[in-house]
Amino acid sequence: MLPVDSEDGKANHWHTDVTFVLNPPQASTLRSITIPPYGGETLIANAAAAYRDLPGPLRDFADTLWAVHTNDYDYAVPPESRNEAERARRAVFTSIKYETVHPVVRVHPLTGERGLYIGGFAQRIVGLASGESRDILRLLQAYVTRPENVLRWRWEPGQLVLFDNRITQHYAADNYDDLPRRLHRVTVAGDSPAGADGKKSYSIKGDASHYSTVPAA
Ligand SMILES: O=C(O)CCC(=O)C(=O)O
Ligand SMILES: [Fe+2]
Repeated sequence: MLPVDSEDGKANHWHTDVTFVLNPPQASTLRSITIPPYGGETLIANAAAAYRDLPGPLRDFADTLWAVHTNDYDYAVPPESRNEAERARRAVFTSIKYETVHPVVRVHPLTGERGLYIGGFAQRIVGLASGESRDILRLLQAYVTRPENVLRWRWEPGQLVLFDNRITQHYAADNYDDLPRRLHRVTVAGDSPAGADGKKSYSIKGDASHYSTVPAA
């Protein structure tokens, strides 16, 4: 269980949990402990609906792409404005640097549904320069975050929300000033993704063998 406390930072960026490892969690749960009187919603986006929304030629293009996911980039606070506590947390978070290649279009292992599998840890498209990668990722990500594809959960204390991490992204709205907010997060072990052509994700850097794996059925 991981405490998610506003004092330690806010996840106000679109992401799918822990996608920088070879076997990212299949699901995450969030349980509300302390909720501010206003704001602090969690937004959850449907990445399968995003894929279906793509025009045909873009969908075919996305099917062929693979992306490098890494925990080693400045997604939380820009380096120059980090305070001591943030620097310490980041040192722990990046003590092992991971780079893992996942399909941009992931086939859901239970339903066969296709979804865009990108989110904040996806930093580069294999075979493209970083500028080209950014443009392509921004284009695809815009479909994920369309209002039509986003649920906005207004918390009350004592609730538990579960989402399928294989086919969603989420974002914690930072709209409650400096009020306290605390959730508990649990992630559930998952398998490594497979793309539209059946090929599996592979690791470039970082041993993730201490992340729980799913026992073979
Ligand atoms: O605070 C939230 O609503 C979400 C937190 C989150 O995304 C995370 O801890 O991974
Ligand atoms: Fe998250």
